[in-house]
Amino acid sequence: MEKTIAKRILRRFSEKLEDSLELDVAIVGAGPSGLICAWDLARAGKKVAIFERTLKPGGGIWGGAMLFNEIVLQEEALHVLDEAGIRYSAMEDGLVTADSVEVASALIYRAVHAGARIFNGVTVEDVIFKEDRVTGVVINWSPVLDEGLHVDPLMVEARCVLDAGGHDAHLTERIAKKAGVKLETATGGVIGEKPMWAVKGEEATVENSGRILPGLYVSGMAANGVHGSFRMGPIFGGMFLSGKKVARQMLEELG
Ligand code: 48F
Repeated sequence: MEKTIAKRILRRFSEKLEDSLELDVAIVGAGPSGLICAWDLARAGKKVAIFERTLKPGGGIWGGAMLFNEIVLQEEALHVLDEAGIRYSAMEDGLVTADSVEVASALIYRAVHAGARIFNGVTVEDVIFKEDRVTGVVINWSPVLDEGLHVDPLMVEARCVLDAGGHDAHLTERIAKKAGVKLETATGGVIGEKPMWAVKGEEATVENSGRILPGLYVSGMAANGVHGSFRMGPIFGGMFLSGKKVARQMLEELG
């Protein structure tokens, strides 16, 4: 019995990973923008996987604000809550609140159920970069990297890569530095996030979401980090709309 349990897990996981070695879209990070983008792409029939550093897809959703596990959303994003079947409070001053655990679990379920795969405990440590284009991601087990073990990674080819890795836009910064390329930003590099200004931050995250290099897109707080825009704290409508916007753009590119 024990041997059979182990065999079944090994076989099924290997099938999943092997089938994900050539993707339409590889997404770095399972925060709100990455999950919503994955959900839309999978619904459109694209082969998509999210690689999430932690064991816990959902990124910054779970903790609400200062561990008060409610998040705020504005009217423009309510259709996403409705589509996902997430409940929310009555509208007051143009804002609703939703239970962060319900939001995180619903978005994870929707993405996976639509056909996106989430590999948790896996960090994207680099990208494949050929002829001035990002053509995939380089992955390793997060504990291997945390322990500083000298273990070579595996590679996943993808027609598009999305950096949805959150605040510091580390991965995009690393790519620009290592590949010695200019990003499609005002300075040609990662500008770095500004302090809190909720309204401006929310507008900017949608505006900034998009292609930053051939083959590479940014969304969510990574987009604001790359373009040097404000943060917004526990209001999430911008993250939702950012994920939807990059999904639309990638669908156009992928055809
Ligand atoms: O930061 P995060 O939640 O992404 P987001 O879509 O949303 C931001 C909001 O949660 C919040 C906010 C309010 O609107 O400002 O902060 O921008 O989630 C990013 C996820 O990416 C993972 C990280 O563990 C987190 O779950 N991640 C980051 N770098 C990597 C990564 C990497 N190199 N490889 C894999 N996962």
